[in-house]
Amino acid sequence: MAGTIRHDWTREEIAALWERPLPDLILLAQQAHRAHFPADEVQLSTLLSIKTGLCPEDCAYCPQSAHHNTELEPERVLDVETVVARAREAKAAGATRYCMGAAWRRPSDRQLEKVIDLVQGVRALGMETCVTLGMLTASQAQRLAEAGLDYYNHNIDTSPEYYGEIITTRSFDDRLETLGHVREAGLKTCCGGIVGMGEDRADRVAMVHTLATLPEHPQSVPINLLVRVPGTPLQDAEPLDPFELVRTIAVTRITMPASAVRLSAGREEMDDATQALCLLAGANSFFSGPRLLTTPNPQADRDRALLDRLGMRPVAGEAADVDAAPAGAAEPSPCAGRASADAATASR
Ligand code: SAM
Ligand code: DTB
Ligand code: SF4
Repeated sequence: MAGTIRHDWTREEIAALWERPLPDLILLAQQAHRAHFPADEVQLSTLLSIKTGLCPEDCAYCPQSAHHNTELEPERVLDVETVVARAREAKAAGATRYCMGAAWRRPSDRQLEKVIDLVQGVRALGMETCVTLGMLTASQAQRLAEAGLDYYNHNIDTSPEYYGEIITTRSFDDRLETLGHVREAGLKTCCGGIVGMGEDRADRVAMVHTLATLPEHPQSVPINLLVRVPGTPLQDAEPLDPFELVRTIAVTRITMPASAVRLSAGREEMDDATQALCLLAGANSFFSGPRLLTTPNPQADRDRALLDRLGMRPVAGEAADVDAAPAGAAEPSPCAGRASADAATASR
């Protein structure tokens, strides 16, 4: 049945979905989407880089790695006043979640306490919070949960088989270990990956399979299209066929029907029709605001115009989190309560 939450997907089943004619795939994705969410709403999150550059990891896609020669000005951890002021602007522009990223392999306990000050400052505005800080110990994840953090972002990026082509300074299993700590601490998980890094379809299948067979589906699944940054080893990666991105979104929606699927990095260079197809294929979240972490993102007026032309609208908090929507935000849709109940079952 459309929208059933399953954790026993096989790679073969996911590969077979991927091969379906696109109209069939879109229909299945729409059915899964509508079983859990109103189909006309998009959740908006805004990103901020709270510590930029000089990262010791060697992720081949990333402009912030100290191993690559990108034109990036490194920055120390931002102070709480700056971060809260930026979050307030994002809230005024319609974002319901504020996501803060740091270019660390893993934070020290002291660094973690600084981040907790930022999280608490942003929470006080009535926004949801998400941070992405690299690997965590079990007690650090616990500490973040106690401090009131909502989501932790930690992407698996690609398949287990292709991982070593992209990153050599940590392993796929390191990623899974931190994801376990995050889950066990009771934090919500934001976990997805990147397409367009020269991987093949089997790698994309394996990536989605890994996500869909985690003990709980990540509540939020970001699908990033590689932003090819000059100076990174992937600067000249072959551009991905946009329909392959659409298929990735559709299969993500079908296999993790109650999760928010975020069309993440890569929208700046994407035409409106491709973005619309991604929304038809089950994406229901965007990053809003003119910057991702270090690279450009579409301006708010372009996003607003796109949603208007499609008859869609920003939602007051992820449908799964309507109870946490800030006071005074737009009315939740009539389906939101149902989506909330279903999403709860996603996290067995
Ligand atoms: N250092 C932490 C980590 O790696 O988990 C947090 C920050 S890191 C920049 C967060 C995520 O951004 C990465 O996992 C990756 O999926 C995504 N990302 C980084 N550079 C990207 C790029 N050029 N294109 C698309 N996604 C990118
Ligand atoms: C995610 O999956 N994508 C975001 C967020 N989670 C942290 C980051 C995208 C970064 C794109 C490159 C940059 O702006 O530096
Ligand atoms: Fe560092 Fe994260 Fe960039 Fe990798 S993706 S180089 S860990 S900031």
